[in-house]
Amino acid sequence: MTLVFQTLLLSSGGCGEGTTFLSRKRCGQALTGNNGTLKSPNYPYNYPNNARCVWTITTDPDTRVMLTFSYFQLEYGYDCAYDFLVIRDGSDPTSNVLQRLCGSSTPETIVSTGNVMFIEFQTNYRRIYKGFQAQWYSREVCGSALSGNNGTFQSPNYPNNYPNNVYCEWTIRTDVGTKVQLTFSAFELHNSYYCSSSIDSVTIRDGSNSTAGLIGRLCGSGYSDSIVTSGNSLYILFTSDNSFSLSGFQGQWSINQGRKLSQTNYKHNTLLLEVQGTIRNCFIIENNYHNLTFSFDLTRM
Ligand SMILES: [Ca+2]
Repeated sequence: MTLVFQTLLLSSGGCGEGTTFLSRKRCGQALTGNNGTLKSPNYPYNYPNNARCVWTITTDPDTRVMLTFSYFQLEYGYDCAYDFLVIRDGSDPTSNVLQRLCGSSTPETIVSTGNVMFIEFQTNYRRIYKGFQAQWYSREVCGSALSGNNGTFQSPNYPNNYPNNVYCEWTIRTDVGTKVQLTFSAFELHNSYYCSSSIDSVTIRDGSNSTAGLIGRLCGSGYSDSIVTSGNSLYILFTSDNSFSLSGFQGQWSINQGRKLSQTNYKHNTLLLEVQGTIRNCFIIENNYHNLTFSFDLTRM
């Protein structure tokens, strides 16, 4: 008799006499479209031992896949070595890992850089939990990289209503040693009690990309206070969900002039300030072997 396993674990390295096999429960599927739901096997009941599920999500070209968890509880292990969920940025098991997840804290929303996401759920031989439930969405890409002394950016279609299902990223970069100041001249998004990046919201980060420190996440309307970065870059993300839109926003950015220190301020490790004042904060912008570049917050005299 010949036994054929679709997926299996070998108890030892070989395949000779005396090798024992463990069949794995197969699950998962190839998903396409604009949105859907992913669940661990048996959810909301406990997942089985020795499971391996693989999903691929493919959305339209020029979109990204966004994955948001509504429930998450797996066995916890160091390096997620026991039961785990791996999210990859592409179509196969060798694509870059976006997240490797286990334990019981609900993950942040995960977004691919392209239109395909590869998801693998694997469990070991003992300890089972309820698993996970997640929603996935297609998000249209928009936004741009901005640099210079000042400028504006706005939600798509502004001042008309923004489209549903967008994912717009702007990065703003000014000269080294300066800061970016941002003010919204208009701000009108669908309000929500939970202001998250899976609904209509603007996320602002203190740096050049999506992993930089969070300054704030805005939903609803009426933001007029200026935001000033600690360095010379600012990251803004605007997302909209699949229902209800308003006029959106217009942002104005500029160099924060009062706090600029130019290269001519440096002389043999002595700082000669163009403006006189009291130092409130000090940030190290660059730390090379020969040069240390600082940025100061000044209260002008
Ligand atoms: Ca387990």
